[in-house]
Amino acid sequence: MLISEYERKIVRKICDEIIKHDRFFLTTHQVPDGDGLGCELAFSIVLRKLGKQAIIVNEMLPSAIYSFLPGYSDILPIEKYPEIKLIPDAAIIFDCSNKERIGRPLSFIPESVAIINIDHHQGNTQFGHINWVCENCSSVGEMCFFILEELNCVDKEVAECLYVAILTDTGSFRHHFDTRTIRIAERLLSTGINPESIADHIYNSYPVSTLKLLGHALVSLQYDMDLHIAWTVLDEQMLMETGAFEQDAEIIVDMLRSIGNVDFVFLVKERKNEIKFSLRSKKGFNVRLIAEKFGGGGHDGAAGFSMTGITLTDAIEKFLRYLKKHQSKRQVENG
Ligand SMILES: [Mn+2]
Repeated sequence: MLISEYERKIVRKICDEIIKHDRFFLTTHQVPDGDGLGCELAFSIVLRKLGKQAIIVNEMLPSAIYSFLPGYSDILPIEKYPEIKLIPDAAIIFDCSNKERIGRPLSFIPESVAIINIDHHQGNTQFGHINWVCENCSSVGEMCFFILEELNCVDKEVAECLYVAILTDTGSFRHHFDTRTIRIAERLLSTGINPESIADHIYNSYPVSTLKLLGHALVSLQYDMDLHIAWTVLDEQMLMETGAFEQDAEIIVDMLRSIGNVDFVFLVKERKNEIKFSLRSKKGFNVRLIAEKFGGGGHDGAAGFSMTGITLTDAIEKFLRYLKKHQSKRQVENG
């Protein structure tokens, strides 16, 4: 398997650290996706097999589409965490470019704990005691494969979790992957996991509430021919009416990517006093550069930012004004 000298060393270092500790706290960014969740589950299976304790705590529960994954039911709602008397001696943070992205679980990580930061976002703040940031990697799942392989622990259950991480972060092998990603996927498949059934779970198992929310998103769909963008809006009422979860909005913005002849798509979501923008690029367009202008971040292909103290309509107006003003510059930056 293709692995650089640097990667070999950092993988070894992370494995040594894992062997040293006994009680692990595993977490990812606030709205867990297939990548963060797949890595958490893969590690929790492996750590338990190694006779260690592991606990997964996230700001929000992951979408139910992942409920077929091994260990999913062990994930603790954050409210229950204080009841568990596990004082961790190590924390592994997956897929987070900075500590703040973890949300509330961050407050459960004692100062003295060894933090292992495994991520593939640009601009990672290297907040861990050990940091492995691979911007070119398709997913953190791809990185975790090397660690768990080094520990000799990639069995069928672990492979299923890692495959889901890679599958979802590449949009079913449509973006941000290379030949190494495919080779790892091949290794994972060789354990006997079933890619058809996994795809069915992930892409054909949405709750009715998600599709109802998609209905709202499609009714509100806007398109600007000059700016080459499409966007839609989900307000709090729509989320409440449909009973959909906030996590579902991420699924919907990914679906918007299927619109043709646009540079990027975005979804604007209202949550309490915050207006959140999720951007998805098309044709290699870089949305991270735009998100950063508004204090956000992410990947070149998927990024986000939020605004506070502003109404939903004004926030969109402000963003569109910015896009119009910088349209020619945008074309230059993005080639
Ligand atoms: Mn990721």
